[in-house]
Amino acid sequence: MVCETKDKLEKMTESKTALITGITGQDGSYLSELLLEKGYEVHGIIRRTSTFNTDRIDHIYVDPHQEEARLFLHYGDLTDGTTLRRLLEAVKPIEIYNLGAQSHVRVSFDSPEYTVDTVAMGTLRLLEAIRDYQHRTGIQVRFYQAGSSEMFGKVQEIPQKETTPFYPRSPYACAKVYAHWQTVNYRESYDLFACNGILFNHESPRRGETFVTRKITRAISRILAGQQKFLYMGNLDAKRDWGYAKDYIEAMWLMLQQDQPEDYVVATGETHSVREFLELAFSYVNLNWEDYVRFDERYLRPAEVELLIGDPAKTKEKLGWQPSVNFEELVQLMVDADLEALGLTPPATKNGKLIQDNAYIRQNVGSMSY
Ligand code: NDP
Ligand code: GDR
Repeated sequence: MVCETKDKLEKMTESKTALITGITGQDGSYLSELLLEKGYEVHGIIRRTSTFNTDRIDHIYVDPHQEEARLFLHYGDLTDGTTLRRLLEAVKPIEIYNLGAQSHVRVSFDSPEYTVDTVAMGTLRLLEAIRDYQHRTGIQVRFYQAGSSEMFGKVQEIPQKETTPFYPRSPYACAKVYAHWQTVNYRESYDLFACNGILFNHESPRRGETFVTRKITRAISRILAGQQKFLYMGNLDAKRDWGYAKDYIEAMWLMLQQDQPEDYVVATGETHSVREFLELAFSYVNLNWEDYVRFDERYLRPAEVELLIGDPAKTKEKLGWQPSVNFEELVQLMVDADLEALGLTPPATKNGKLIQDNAYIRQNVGSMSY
């Protein structure tokens, strides 16, 4: 990025307020860190749960009674439009990042109504609240919608880009397509600065434990610690374009700093199968994956997305964005982090390449794992 643009962006971020739905998730936690680093006041919507759900952001939380506090949490839910409206009035955000979702594809087949209520209707509720708020106050709000490569679903074109037709294959993906088009519709109808990021799979040590990458890296550490014997998996032939979450968060922010609101594909441009992920992750700790992995049909989906590979050309050109971590590095940094969390020595410590990710890594989660 040229210096002039950088100066301009830095000026624009002075005393900005952002509101994030899904702040307790993988992406919400990295995005909060990024925005705080840039001087934003950050407000996040959290759900009331019977156990704490703020593990991923505890390290950046400061008691709001302290003068230096710039991260504030509010109870709310995407299924509750009244609260969303009230929060907009109270927080007065300039940027809103809609990351909240029931984001597990397999679970969306079990709970389709809830998934659609949160992902599709939740986005509509937020857009309606923004539309009224903007109309009433005259304050221009910038809106980011967390779109997904799952919207491409059944292969229509390779690689997939902004113009590739959608063919969603799950209740989750159908809901994301709805949210995508409502975001376009509000941009065109009400002059809302609204962007869809169409993000391909992105992972990290903070990834939820039931997504395939983290399920694998966490299992490896537990196998080495003698806490688990086998790893039960579904379809190993599925191919995904996997990147590093921290890189992808940067693209979200950049989208909202442009002169015009547009939609962008964020991906690495490489694809790998689940089997390749297994091979690489197990061999990194000198294990043979075939000795540990077993098949369980309950991890199959009624309809599968076989192949995803994104074309990030527009994002690279217009946003100056580049992924900084390749597939092998991603696998290794996730294995390293899970080993460290169990008190085992990660291979990267020996070769001096350990990437520190100050995530709180939960190990004692239940066995209900997709
Ligand atoms: P996570 O599943 O880690 O986080 C989801 C977040 O949404 C959590 O904070 C969760 O809260 C919150 N949430 C769930 N239901 C509701 C609700 N009804 N109302 C308000 N908040 C809710 O997802 P990621 O961080 O991985 O992804 C962020 C967004 O990006 C999601 O919308 C996801 O669908 C989308 N996406 C993700 C990709 C990826 O590879 N990670 C790729 C493309 C899109 P709680 O902690 O209480 O459960
Ligand atoms: P995905 O991610 O469905 O792509 O959605 P996930 O990691 O769940 O699955 C990737 C692929 O791995 C196959 N698979 C398994 N998946 C899980 N979870 N558990 C298993 O045991 C298993 N065995 C094989 C799956 O069938 C699939 O093909 C993620 C989510 O973050 C979405 O919210 C996001 O929109 C997309 O990425 C882009």
